[in-house]
Amino acid sequence: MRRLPLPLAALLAWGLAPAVAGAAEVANSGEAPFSETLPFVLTEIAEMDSPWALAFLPDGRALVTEHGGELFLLRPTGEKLEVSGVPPVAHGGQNGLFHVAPSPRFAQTGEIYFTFSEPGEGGSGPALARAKLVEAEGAARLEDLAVLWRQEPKGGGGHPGAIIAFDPSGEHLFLTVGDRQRMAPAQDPDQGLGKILRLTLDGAAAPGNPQEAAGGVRAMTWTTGHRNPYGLAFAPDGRLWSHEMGPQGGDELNLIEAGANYGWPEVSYGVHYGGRAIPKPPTRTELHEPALYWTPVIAPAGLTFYAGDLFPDWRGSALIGALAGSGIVRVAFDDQGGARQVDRWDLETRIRDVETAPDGSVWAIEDGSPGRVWRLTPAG
Ligand SMILES: [Ca+2]
Repeated sequence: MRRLPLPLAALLAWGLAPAVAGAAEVANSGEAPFSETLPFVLTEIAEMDSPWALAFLPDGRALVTEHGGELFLLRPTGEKLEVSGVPPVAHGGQNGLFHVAPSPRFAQTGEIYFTFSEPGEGGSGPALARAKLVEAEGAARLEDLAVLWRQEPKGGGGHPGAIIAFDPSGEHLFLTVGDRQRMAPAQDPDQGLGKILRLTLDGAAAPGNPQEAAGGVRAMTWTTGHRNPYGLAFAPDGRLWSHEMGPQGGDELNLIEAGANYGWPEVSYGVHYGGRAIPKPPTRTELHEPALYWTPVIAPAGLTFYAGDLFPDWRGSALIGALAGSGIVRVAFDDQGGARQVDRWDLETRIRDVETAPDGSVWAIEDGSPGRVWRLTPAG
């Protein structure tokens, strides 16, 4: 695979070019060229109706959500089994059925977690649910459904976030919550918008949170100031990373650290739609800088850290789906917390989610109605 020259901004960020006076440069990866060759081949597993997110069970099957409100078990052979018992979902625009993840205790309990747009008074709001996945006589259903967290009050708007990640201990559930296109509430500590929450597996505020004693939204909050995070995952070294969609420009990859404020809508490397300026992150040093940003945007969706055997060169790096960027991006990391985009593969289609399968292949969701689930395996 050909290694492309890094753009100047990346060289600056990595200290390979003379430093610029003032704050350290953060690398803009948005103008990096596409990689010239694909190191993988794509095999279509299944065609689906607006597939949104996928997560693997230990047996190699994937749970796949469709945005309209259906949940499926999908085998690598393409065989689909619908899972009944998904609650009513408010579907429209960016809202619908979102993310899904097996419990860290799945082997013992059979429980899964998922997020969806819950209809209610005033509109809808993202909600987190847990249920038991029960299979019998060739059918699958959810039982003992419980909604563990819901955004209140409900209302309009997209930007749900709604991505789930479990920490390596399996004791805590992290949940992204977008700003619902309302912006300012992302900085309001008493509103569950524009936050990453850290919860117990039962959906309560987790012990040890930065504002544990404050109660309410504050007690659940891990980080503040997010716009629309569609990616959240732990790296093999235990660090937590998230990416989020910027406005016009300014998509971000962020190292998530307890109590930090990631700045939206106070600062951004992008501008508001139509061009109205937003102060740049270095103007507010108390706000957390992204590790990378993308201008123009790639519209990141889905995040997985690769630790498999089929692509040894990728171990320890992150794969990110790109809706606008039309493919998959690979980001590598250094020991100091630095990140750099090392590959950007143009698949000429919108990628909604990306996950590592137990066999080391990578599955990717092509956005659309119909959309597709693809399997990536090494080329040649
Ligand atoms: Ca930010």
